[in-house]
Amino acid sequence: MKLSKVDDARTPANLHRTLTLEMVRVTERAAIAAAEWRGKGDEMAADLASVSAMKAELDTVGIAGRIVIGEGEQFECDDLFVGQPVGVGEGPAVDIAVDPLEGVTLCAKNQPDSLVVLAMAERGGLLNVARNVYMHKLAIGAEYAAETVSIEWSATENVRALAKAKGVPISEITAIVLDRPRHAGLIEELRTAGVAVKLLSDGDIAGVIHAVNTADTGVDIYLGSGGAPEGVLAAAALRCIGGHMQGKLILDTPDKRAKAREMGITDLHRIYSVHELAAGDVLFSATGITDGSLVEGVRLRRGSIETSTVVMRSWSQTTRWIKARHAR
Ligand code: VTB
Ligand code: MG
Ligand code: MG
Repeated sequence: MKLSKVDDARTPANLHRTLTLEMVRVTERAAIAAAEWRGKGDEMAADLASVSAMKAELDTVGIAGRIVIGEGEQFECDDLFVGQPVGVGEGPAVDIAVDPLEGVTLCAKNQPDSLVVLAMAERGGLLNVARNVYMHKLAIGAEYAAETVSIEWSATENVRALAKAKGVPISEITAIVLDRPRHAGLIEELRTAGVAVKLLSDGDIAGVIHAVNTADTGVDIYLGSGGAPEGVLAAAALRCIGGHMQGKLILDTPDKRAKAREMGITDLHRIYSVHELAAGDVLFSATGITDGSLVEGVRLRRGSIETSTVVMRSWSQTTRWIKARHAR
């Protein structure tokens, strides 16, 4: 363990470490609000509850924050829209990406793995992408060279290269893929190559994190497409825990291309690395709503509420699991 890292006289952190706990409070409060809607079949109500709790808590934090990835455009939603200022308005200028209810369907059905997710970066650190844009994603652990795989190769070429680098037969490779009709061909190709496919019904932020935590999860690679906002949020986590990811925006309509240009993207075919999706100092916090593979869900007890959060900081490469008890 490189303990010296925290003590040495390198560049001071641009995001103060006390912000870590502040972000935990934000995702905790949103998860508690969403938990009331677990299993009620009302995705919209669950999402709104999380959004307004998140906004209220963010506004108590001493930052001049700005939402860069949120619920939608200003005219589409009341809160956490792109460009909305958050925080008390004084303090460090930071950009914030949120998914107040990652896996909203899972929450509405009271199934595992719904989360509240937030990433904070220095101003300009997070790639700005619209809520309705998808991204091709590929992720592997830090134990490999980044060039071991490529988003431009076929799935077969990637798993072959990964198996070779790992020194195992392809039959010992596990890929994680979102279970969607659009991935039918990909899943078939992987199975034909002999790969074990772990299907995700939702929630590919956790999926990407699992793919880089191979020792704990047995998952070797993430492949396929999912939300672009979720791609940026996953990259923020990878900045803190290590691992490689490549992302390519799917700008398949004139509207999406025009919007992307407006949001500052000049090369529409660019392949982004982890550092290009989330640059500079980054914090990442996720609190469980329902029980999940990353964190436990909210526990409503007689006199108290318990939450489980994983919070990470890129500067120190720290990951903390924070279990909190709140008075009801
Ligand atoms: C993706 C994925 C998310 O929803 O956005 C998915 O990145 C939606 O996929 O993690 P489809 O539109 O194809 O159904 C999640 O699974 C949950 O927000
Ligand atoms: Mg959402
Ligand atoms: Mg989501």
